[in-house]
Amino acid sequence: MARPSGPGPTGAPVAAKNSLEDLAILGGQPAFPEPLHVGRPNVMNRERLLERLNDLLDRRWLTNNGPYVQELERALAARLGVKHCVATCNATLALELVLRAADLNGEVIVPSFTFVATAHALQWLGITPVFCDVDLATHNIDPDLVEALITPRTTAILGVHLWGRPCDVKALADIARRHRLTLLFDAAHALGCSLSGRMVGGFGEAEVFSLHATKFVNAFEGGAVTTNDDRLAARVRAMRNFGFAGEDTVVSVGTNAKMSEASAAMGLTSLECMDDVIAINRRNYAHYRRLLGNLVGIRLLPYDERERSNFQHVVVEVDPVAAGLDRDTLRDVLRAENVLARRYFHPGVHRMEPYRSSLARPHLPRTELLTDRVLSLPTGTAAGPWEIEAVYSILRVALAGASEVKGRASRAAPPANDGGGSPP
Ligand code: T4K
Repeated sequence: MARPSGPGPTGAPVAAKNSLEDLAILGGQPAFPEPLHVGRPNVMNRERLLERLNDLLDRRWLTNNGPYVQELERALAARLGVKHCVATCNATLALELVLRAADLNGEVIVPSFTFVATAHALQWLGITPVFCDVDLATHNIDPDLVEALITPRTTAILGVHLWGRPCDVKALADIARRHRLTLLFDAAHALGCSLSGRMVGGFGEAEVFSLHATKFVNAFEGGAVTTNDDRLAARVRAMRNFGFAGEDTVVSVGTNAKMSEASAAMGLTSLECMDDVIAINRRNYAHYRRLLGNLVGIRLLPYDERERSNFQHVVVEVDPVAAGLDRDTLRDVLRAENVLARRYFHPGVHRMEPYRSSLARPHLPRTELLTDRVLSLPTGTAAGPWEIEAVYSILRVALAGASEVKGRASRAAPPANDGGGSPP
């Protein structure tokens, strides 16, 4: 019988698993009555948010570089120790703006082990993404492999600080300098993270953050470009607003990538609670680390204790030989329990359209290994010790009975779907 272990943050009962018969995939009751998501938005200070929403309605200033957007930009720039911050409606458009403002074309070197938006931003502008393999330990673009991909058409390197763990900025900056390439970073995951004590935000020519609902600091939808380059900042700022640099002066091509005041109100409120959410993420991460350390074949990705991290991603690698079960079977086991663990970023951008059909298949053995092994587990304010212990108990029981699970799960497996979440 499943042992009831207690209520989670939502107050719903959570049942820990003790034996194979308890597993839902083998006929037991799901551990969670409601889905436990990865990426559940953190909604912290509702009163403050509603106050701000009331203010903006009273003010009747709803968008177009309003006071909350400007306040958010100042707050972010101050936190990150960077000269300029330009808030946008999402990070994908922020990437497109900065690529355009930096006059990039031709080819840009980028990892394939990332969210598809990183490559789509390039492709949308007619720039060819050239996929580079990653370092198996850091999951970030491997600088040792970058130089071999440089051609006369290469104009930039776009690194991604995956899971909030910063790239090897020094090595990439060295390559960029020697080959006169622009260096940019997709820092969608890395708000509040540091490298050698310096906050992510000021590396390369510019960095891009996401404030999407699923990020630990969110603006419903939102993004931000940060840079110390005055000219680049001015260009991004104009391009965000149709190229306007005055009431009726248009200085460049532009788009509409403005952040609304409602989003900025959420962003500011969320940013004020950032340290509290990091503390929760850190506690959850430590709890997972204590428990998962007992499981053979499961490696929890570490964060550098000397640096600042937001701990918003709890990522494990499943070694199918050592664990006795592969990642997809474990994901199916968890899903049957209503734990919606995600296999970010399967199958790798180079194996998605349009890249799969339009590019010669790149040699990315490490990316392909990782996209078969990585699983993201729930954390944030939606998960607490009860939930984490229940998730651990599911994994522990499944791994202990691996051969039994393998045989029976293959007959009962639900269809795979990692294309995006469906609303409740
Ligand atoms: N670069 C990188 C490296 C990125 O990771 C991202 C985005 C970007 C660039 C682009 O940033 P934005 O343009 O989005 O600002 C999610 C997010 O939509 C995406 O922002 C994020 N990365 C990516 C890693 O994850 P999906 O396809 O996983 O979304 P979805 O709808 O499945 O949501 C994830 C989970 O969260 C689900 O289990 C449901 C739950 N959820 C989601 C939303 C939106 C909620 O409980 N409530 C909600 O409101 O992409």
